[in-house]
Amino acid sequence: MKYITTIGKGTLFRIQIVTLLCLMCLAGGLHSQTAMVNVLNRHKTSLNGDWQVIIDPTGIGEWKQVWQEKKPQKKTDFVEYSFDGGPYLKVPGDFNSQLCELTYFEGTIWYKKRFQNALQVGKRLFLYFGAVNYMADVYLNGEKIGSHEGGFTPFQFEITDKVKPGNNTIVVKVNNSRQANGLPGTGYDWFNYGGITRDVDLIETGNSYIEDYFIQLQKGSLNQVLGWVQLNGAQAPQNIRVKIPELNLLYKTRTDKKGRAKVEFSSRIKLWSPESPKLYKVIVESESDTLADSIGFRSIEVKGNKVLLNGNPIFLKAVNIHEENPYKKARAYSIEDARILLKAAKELGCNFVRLAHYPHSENTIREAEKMGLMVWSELPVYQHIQFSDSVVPKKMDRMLNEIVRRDKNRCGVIVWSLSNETYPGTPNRNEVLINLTAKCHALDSTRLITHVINTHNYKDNTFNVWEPLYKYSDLIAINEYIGWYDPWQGNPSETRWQIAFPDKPVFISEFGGEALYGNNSAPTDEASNWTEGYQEKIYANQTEMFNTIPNLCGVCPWILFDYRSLGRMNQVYQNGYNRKGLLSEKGEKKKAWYIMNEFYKKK
Ligand code: GCB
Repeated sequence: MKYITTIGKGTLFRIQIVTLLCLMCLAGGLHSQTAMVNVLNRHKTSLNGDWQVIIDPTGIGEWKQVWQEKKPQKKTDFVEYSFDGGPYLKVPGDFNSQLCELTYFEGTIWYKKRFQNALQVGKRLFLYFGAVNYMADVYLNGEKIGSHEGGFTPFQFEITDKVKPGNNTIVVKVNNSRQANGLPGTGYDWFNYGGITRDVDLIETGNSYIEDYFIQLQKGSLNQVLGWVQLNGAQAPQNIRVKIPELNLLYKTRTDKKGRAKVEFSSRIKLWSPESPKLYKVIVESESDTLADSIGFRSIEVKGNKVLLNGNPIFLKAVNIHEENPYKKARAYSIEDARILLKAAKELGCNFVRLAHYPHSENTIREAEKMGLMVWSELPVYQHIQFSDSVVPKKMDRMLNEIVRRDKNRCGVIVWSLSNETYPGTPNRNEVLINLTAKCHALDSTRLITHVINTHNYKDNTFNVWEPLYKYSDLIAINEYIGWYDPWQGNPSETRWQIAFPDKPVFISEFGGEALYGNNSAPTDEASNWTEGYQEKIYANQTEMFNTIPNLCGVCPWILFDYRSLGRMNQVYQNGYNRKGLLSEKGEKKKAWYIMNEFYKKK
């Protein structure tokens, strides 16, 4: 705010007017559209690469209207901004890891990219962003086309009527400042990588195109597909064909007046599983569009106190993963990044990954599916969320919609996790999360839905798990850090459990403790030494305790790799890293890794 006090009343008035106009624009609904699905396989031109940027720590670019790219008109004119002469940043990619002056930056960066347009009559053009963290205001040729909030989900704008033949310019104002009423809020234990962190594409379609489809097994069935296809822009009902060449399957259906067609067929499908992650080429055709995808089919359900994959009980051997490439100290986004993280999970012995605490990139989800890893996908409804701010539930709905839309055809995704460690006393919390659960069921009733809770009581070697929100959760997902944040209250193998919902499967979604790799010389019986031995003991005790948990369906250590988190300020041992990794940020295996690996081998 400093610049406001130094630039005089007239300027202050102009800033207020601009702010008011901006608010009016937002109220007028200049929002992005929810993105079409399966962007990977569409007719598109990538806008990835070098983008020019202006670093704007005070936010003054808003007042200067940077997006207008003004140039001096006469000899006495000058313009106090310019993309020319400034740095370039790579898109996709976070900005913090690209320039050292941006390492800890949380604020505004203006991005600019030119593109050539040669759109033919009868075609439509969309500008697609895989993700921008956190706020994006998007301008095309000096005109605002809309905004998007939320750092981990895709969005798009139709620009058919806005592009010019030839040269066009996109300017994006990216702001990664923490928002009190944001998702997540202001406090979280991971690095706030800002920027245009995922792909940007221009997608070309015909007048009517296949916008979305849902092609998965009906809940509980092993051979019956139940879903739909949704067209956009269809003037009249159209014939739709769904083909799976490998199954010799050709299914014909027809859209209704709203462009929607029901899909319902059965076939002798080879089911997807971690042991055999079979994906089929599925082709969806309308009268004017064709789209291919790789789709797997599996059934996931909770029956009594068990999780069943394809009708058989399964133990979920999981690990928590943040979307960070440890070697690059950067936000992970590419297929190569995904493989680094997922291969490490496979090597540990996992069949399941909890992608914490926000939706990871589509590359990760698709790679996991190919590698036979089941996926837990989570919304950043994390700890201190302002449930009583009326805009917050709307943001949740929107984000849920965006992520379910993007990933609902990925059979690897078996869990939608709607919240992590929110607190029972927070006003409106239960009401909002119960509503969100109902909305998730309405969007997709085929997967498990869960809330992760850490507010149990642990006393006299007894866990009392009482949270009423578990009523709305398919899994009793528990984060517990016994041996680290809470000392053991007795012999781990004699732990007792009182669980308010005794008929549901229990999943330990987090446990662990910190250790600095290679720190082996200090006494291992004191937490404050951050030794591998102390962490190893936590894991040995935890794996013993797991035998005492009724209905245990899986466990998930926190976390695979040490990862950056600025709240971790012990400069001897942490140095800006959460050190609960089973692997160091260089990929070195800590002693606890071997305990977990053995445990998974025996499961
Ligand atoms: C938790 C949180 C996770 C933290 C972790 C920790 O309970 O869910 O986001 O990073 O503990 O290391 O404290």
